Amino acid sequence: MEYKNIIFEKKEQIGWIKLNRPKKLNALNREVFEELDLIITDVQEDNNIKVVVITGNEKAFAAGADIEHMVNGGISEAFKLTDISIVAQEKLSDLSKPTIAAISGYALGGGLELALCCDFRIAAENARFGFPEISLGVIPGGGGTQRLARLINQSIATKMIFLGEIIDCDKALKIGLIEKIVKENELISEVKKLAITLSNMPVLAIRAAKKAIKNGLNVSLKDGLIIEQNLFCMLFGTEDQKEGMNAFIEKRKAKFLGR
Ligand code: CO8
Repeated sequence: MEYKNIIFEKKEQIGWIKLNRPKKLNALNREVFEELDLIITDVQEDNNIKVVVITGNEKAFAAGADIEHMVNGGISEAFKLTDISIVAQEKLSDLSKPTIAAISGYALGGGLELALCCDFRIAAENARFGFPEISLGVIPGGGGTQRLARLINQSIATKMIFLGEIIDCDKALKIGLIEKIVKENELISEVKKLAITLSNMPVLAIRAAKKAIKNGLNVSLKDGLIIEQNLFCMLFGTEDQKEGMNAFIEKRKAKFLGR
């Protein structure tokens, strides 16, 4: 299927989602989120896709929500935009497969919020991150205040949001916002390496680990431990568990089938 604002390709068990509004630094509007929602639904159901990568172009991952689209809107338009962005981003965040944001250039506002929905953020040396919403008279509205403060130190997140601070990749790495910095021309190949490694992992165990981590963050430690225990024990009903443990005992490499 062809999309207007996104290029979507499936290659070697990886789903590549490339934001494609280059003239506007990939600014995000309702249409982008509607397309993203369709793509993520497709990816979730496609057993041939093991890992998802979201990326932009050299200059921008995405420079935020489309300000032109928002400038004259009222409360009801703001609710419509945030409603669809929340639906698509929650779907991305809950995807049962690993997700990687491959970031070059600007990841600002809604763009950074999108990256925060991924499991990993790998950035090129020219990447810049921030929530400039405060300088527009608003606050992050696509999960930024919630996801950033959960991922990194709360007072650093608060400072970034209060001051609309734009940070470079070294600072982003230092505060734990990204996992790795790579050379600009090596971004896609480095991300592909990680995606291939992830795609060779036992998919059911990956799905269980993701569920345990994500759901566990929203509950008490006690309830989180129960979530983890249930998922751990459920994996003993899979062929992959037998294969993984037998392969260890037989001193050979495991061949996981995702069953
Ligand atoms: N919206 C609309 N157009 C944009 C945006 C944007 N967010 N960012 C850049 N553009 C456009 C510019 O207007 C320009 O268009 P034109 O060529 O027609 O004048 C083109 O992209 C290129 O941009 P610049 O010429 O400004 O490029 P520079 O390299 O000089 O500057 C910057 C790059 C610093 C990134 C600058 O463009 C900028 O500050 N952009 C706005 C960043 C911003 O404020 N982002 C936050 C937006 S608000 C938000 O994200 C709220 C999220 C709410 C949740 C809703 C769901 C996501």
